[in-house]
Amino acid sequence: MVTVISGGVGAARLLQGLHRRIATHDLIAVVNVADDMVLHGLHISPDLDTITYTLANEVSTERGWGLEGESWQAMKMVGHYGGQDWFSLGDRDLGTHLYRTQRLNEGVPLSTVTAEIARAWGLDLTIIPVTNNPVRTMVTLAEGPGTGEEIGFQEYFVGRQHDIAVSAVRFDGIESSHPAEGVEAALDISGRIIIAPSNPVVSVDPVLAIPGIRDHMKRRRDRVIGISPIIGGKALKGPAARLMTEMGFESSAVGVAKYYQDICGTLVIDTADAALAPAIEALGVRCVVTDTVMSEPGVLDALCDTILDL
Ligand code: FO1
Repeated sequence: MVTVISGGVGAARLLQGLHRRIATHDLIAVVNVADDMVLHGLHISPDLDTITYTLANEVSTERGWGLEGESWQAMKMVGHYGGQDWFSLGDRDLGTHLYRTQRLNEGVPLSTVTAEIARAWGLDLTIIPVTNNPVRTMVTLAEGPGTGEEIGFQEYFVGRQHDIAVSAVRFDGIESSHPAEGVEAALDISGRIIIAPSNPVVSVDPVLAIPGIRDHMKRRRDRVIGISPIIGGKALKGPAARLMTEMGFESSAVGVAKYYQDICGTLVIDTADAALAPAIEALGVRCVVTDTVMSEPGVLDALCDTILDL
């Protein structure tokens, strides 16, 4: 069994490769839900949906989120009224949020709704939210007129295009949250636990910070394999590098090794960072150097083979 600690786009790509190799009842994606947001009265779960849509081969390849073949009639109407059209919800995507919200209102936990949605797309791997409790990533602005103000993750990521300095990241609701049914068991019995190349600060940390998760991963540290999302000091997509720096970590593969040091026994880094391997090994983290830019053809398959051969 392989459990993948998952954020959004980077995790979805890796899961596509693993899905081709592992009998899908043995593949579990434990997914971040702190990006979730209630907007227009609808519960939106971006990381769960990105993974589901990607594995169903329905994700918009141009955006990496949302669905292919989208129209935007509903959002146009919202805009027509001067409503909140800053967060683009396609007409097909809206159906997912309508269904999810209705089921949650019927008292069904998010993990159950997520399984229903995955099954409707014909997926048979387990996609599970790390918690069914409401946890929300909040960031504190460190520049501009809003300095010191705390805003929600999507307002930071989409509203401000994550183009603004941040002084703190907080996971609201984390103290009273607990892992969803099956998450801790998956961590305890998986032969491998993979930390996907997602943003360590706002995609992986909100999963690790759920009470109990870190303890389980510490105990299985020798089975935990991380993939650095930082290559040559940069993230392939999104604000991971700048957030690492803003949180006081080096935005490098060494910084990622330090970030995960207590729970991750092996870190896979890109060939571009081969020179950093000794510094990573000096931290007591085994370092594997290989191609990790999954957008290159063949790299994803080779990366999955490397990980599964470890
Ligand atoms: N990302 C954007 O940059 N702009 C958007 O308008 C946007 C809308 C959106 C709607 C549904 C959804 O599932 C994801 C969406 N995303 C959008 C991506 C979202 O911000 C994710 O949280 C990020 O990809 C980080 O995981």
